Amino acid sequence: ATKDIRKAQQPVTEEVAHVLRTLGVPDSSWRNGTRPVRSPITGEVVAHAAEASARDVAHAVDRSIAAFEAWRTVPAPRRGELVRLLGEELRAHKAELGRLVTLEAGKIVSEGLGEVQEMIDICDFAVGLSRQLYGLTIASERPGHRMMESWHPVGPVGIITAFNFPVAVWSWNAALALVCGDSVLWKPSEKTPLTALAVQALFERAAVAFGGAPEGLSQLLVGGAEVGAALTDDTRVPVISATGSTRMGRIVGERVARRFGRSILELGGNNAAIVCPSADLDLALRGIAFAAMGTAGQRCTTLRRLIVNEGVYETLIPRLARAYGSVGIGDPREAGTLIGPLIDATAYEGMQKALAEARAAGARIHGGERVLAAEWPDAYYVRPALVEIDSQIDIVKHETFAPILYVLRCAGLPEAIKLHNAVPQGLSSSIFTNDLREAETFLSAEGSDCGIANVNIGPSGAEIGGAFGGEKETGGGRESGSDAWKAYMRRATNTINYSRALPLAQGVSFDI
Ligand code: UN1
Repeated sequence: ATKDIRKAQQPVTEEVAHVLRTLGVPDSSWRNGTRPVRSPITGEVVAHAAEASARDVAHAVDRSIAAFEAWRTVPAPRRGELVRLLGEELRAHKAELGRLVTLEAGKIVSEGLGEVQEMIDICDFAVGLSRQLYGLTIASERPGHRMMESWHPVGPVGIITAFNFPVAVWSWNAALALVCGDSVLWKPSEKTPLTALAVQALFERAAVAFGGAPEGLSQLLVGGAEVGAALTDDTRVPVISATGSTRMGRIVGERVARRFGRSILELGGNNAAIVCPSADLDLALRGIAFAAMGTAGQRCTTLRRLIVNEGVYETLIPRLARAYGSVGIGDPREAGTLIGPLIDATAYEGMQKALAEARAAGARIHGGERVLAAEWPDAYYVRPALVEIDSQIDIVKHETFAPILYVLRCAGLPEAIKLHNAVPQGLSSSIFTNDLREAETFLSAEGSDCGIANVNIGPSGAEIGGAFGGEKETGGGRESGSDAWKAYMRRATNTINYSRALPLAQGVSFDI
C-alpha cells in the first residue's frame, strides 16, 4: 500500500452497534433479523435487519391510509411543525447519523455529514412551503363566476430509495409529502437498512414531541424486491417515488402506470462536462475531481464523461491524471481519505467489465485497479479510472456506477453539445467556460438536454432549493425544491357561481 492508501483503524461492527443504540434504534430491528447487512469499509456483516413480507406491506398500507385520513385534515402550517421538529432531531443527531451513513454506505466523513445537512435543508424548505401551497385564481368567462384551483393531499406516498444517498432521498420526498398532507411508506435499499432504521427512530421522536401525529404516518418497510413490488402494485398508494437504476425504474414506472398511479422517477445519469478553451483550468480541475471521483463515483449526478476542447486537452488531462494518481483512497473514517469503498463486489465487477470493454476499444486507461484487497478481501476499494477514448462507444453511453471518467476530445462547441446529448440519460450537465456566448448557448434550448445544467461547477452536489431530476432515461421526475411539491398533491379546479343565473360556458344554451 502506498502512502495515499489508508487502512481502517477501528472495528466497524462495534461502532455500528454503538451508533444505532445512541440513536435509539431498537435492537430487535437489527440484531437477529434475516437480512445480513455489510459495511463496505471492511465487507464484514455488521447487523441482521428484520424484514417485512409482502403481507406486511398490505397491512402497512391499511395503517397508512388511516393515518392519511387524519393527517389531511390537519392545517398545512401545523403539519409543517412536525417537519420542523424532524429537522431539529436531525440537527441534534447530525454527527451520529452522518457517521452511520459513513459506516453503512462508505461515504467519507464530510459527505456523510453533508447528506444529513441536505436532510436538514429540505426540512427547512418544507416548513416554509407549508404556508405556500398556493393555487391560482383564474378569470372566468361567465358573469358572477369565479374559478380557482385547490391543491389537496393525495394519499400514501411510496418512497423507494437507493444505497448511495440512503437517507437524503427519503427526506426530499417525505418532508414535502408530509407538509402536503400525505402519509409515507419507505422501502430503503436492501444494502442500507440501518440508516433507514435510524431515520425512522428520529422521526418517531419528532412525532412524540409534536403530539397527536397519527400512528403510522411514516412507516419503514425493510425488505427486498418483493416488498418494493407489493408497494408498487398497491392501488391504494397513488404516488410512488423511486430512485435508482434505469432498469429498476422501467419496472416500477410500468407497473405504476398500469394502475394509473403517478410515479416520480429519478434514475440513471450519464453526466458530462464540457471544457472550453476559455475555461479557468484550475477551477475546472477541482470541479471535475470532486464531481468524478467524489463519493467513489457513486452519485447519480457523478461526472462520467468529460468533453475537452483540443486546445486545452494537453494542458488539462495530464494534470487530471496526476490528481487521479495521488488521491487518498481508503477507510472513509480517516482524515485525508477522499475516496471510500465501492458498495460491494457487484459494483467492482461492473467497473472492471466496463474498463475491459473500453480497453478493447483502444482506450488509454489511468488507474481503475483494486487496492487494499490483501487487507480486506471482502471490501472493494479502487483507484478511480480516467479513460481517454476516441469515440462514444456503447459502454460510454451506459451508466456504470463506479468512478470511471471517460474523456473525449472535441473541436468546438457544436460538436461538444452533440456528443453531450448523444446518450440515453439526461440528469445533470455542466460547462466550464468564461465565454458568455458559450455558457448561454449551453443553457439554451439548443444546449444541454438535461434536467440540471451548470456553468463553472460540476454536475454533482446540487442544493435542495432547485427541482432535482432529469429527462430521457433518467425518468422525468422532479424532487426537492421549486414546485416539486405539486407531485405530492392532487389539483382540483373549482368553478363557483355566485349569481342567480346559470350561463353555460362556450355560449351553450340548454333551456328546459
Ligand atoms: C443521488 O445521487 O441519488 O446533486 C442524488 C447531488 C446530491 C444528490 C445526489 N445533492 O449530487
